[in-house]
Amino acid sequence: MNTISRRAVLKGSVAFAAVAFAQRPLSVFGFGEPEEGAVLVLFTTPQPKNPNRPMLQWEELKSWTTPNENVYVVSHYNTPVIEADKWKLEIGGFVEKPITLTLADLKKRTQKEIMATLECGGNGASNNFMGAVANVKWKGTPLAPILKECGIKKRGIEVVFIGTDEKREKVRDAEFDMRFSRSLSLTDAMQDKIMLCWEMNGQPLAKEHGYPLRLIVPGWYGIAWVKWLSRIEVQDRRFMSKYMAREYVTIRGEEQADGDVLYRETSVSFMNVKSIVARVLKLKDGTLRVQGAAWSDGTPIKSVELKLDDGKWMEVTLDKTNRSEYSWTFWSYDWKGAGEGEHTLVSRATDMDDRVQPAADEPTIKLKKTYWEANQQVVRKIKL
Ligand SMILES: Nc1nc2c(c(=O)[nH]1)N[C@H]1C(S)=C(S)[C@@H](COP(=O)(O)O)O[C@H]1N2
Ligand SMILES: [Mo]
Repeated sequence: MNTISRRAVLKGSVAFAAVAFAQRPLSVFGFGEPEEGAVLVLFTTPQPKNPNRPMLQWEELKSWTTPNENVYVVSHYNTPVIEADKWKLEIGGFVEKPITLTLADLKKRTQKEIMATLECGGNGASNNFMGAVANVKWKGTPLAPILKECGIKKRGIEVVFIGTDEKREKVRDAEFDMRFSRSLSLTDAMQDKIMLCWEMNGQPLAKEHGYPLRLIVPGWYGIAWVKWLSRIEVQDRRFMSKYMAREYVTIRGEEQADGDVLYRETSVSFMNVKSIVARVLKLKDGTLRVQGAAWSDGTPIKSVELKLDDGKWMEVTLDKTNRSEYSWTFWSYDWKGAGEGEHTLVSRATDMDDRVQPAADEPTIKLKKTYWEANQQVVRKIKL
């Protein structure tokens, strides 16, 4: 077993967590029993760490809110550098009164904060890409009142969010300069949770996270949370951009009664139910404390179960202290009497709509032919 000694603290990055335990007698997960004197039991296949790319390092998780420096970045085009006082947001298309808003105009409106988990649609697709998720406090103003003031015309059915970043894209035989854009149906766009945000965790958005303004779509995968917003356009027809209809799409097969497989192609949208064993701590008395997180699309988590080796699924304790509708829920389980040798740990979340996180060998995952929406159970191994 790998434990963290004082000496290791000086050397390793994982040891960082041990310092936090020593200084903070309370559970670093913010609930449950104290973890004083606990040491980290490393996974046999640790999550790789890339110093040039911020990501959530599950074993180092210290707080329910993810600090800004640990929030992953996914930008498909360039990273525009925008001067806020020259920047404007245009709202147009099928509206009675098109308007242009400055950042100051937006800040004069009703301000709201929302805790929400942001996850890339590709998170979990491989062991190298499992930290593209973060729980952040967003500040901004709700979108719906602005759209209402503009007055949606009768024909308006779709709201398109256009970024500032652009790239030359090939569509059929020709190339076009395209700005990153995604849409929501008018019904989705009008939900209270949809916000135009300028702050994350009390700081102005960093340039890589969309400064000065981005869209927040709690419960949906990151692809919908358009950064560097420049224009919002109401359309009278469905919108089909690269990131709506050609790139972030899921092709999933469903076996029919006659044995045929029917493939369906959908756009990556709201999140699937998911959980992960974040880390294992060895407490002073030898108990293994297994900690993790679970999240869904805003549907509350009903239960998380844990399977140790070939055992039965057992319910874990969910953190009830700091729940927000659109944030992950932390959980914990104390394993007593684990013997020497290799052990596997796997968790499975179920939400209040009875959506169950599938195993990797179940048809919903096996017949998923594209990269995105990889919410399969994650098997983690330790050696004692
Ligand atoms: N304008 C713009 N918005 C964007 C993207 C982008 O490339 N351009 N990437 C999207 C994707 S795929 C994700 S996962 C999230 C990531 O947000 P973050 O970089 O702030 O973590 O932003 C989304 N919004
Ligand atoms: Mo993404």
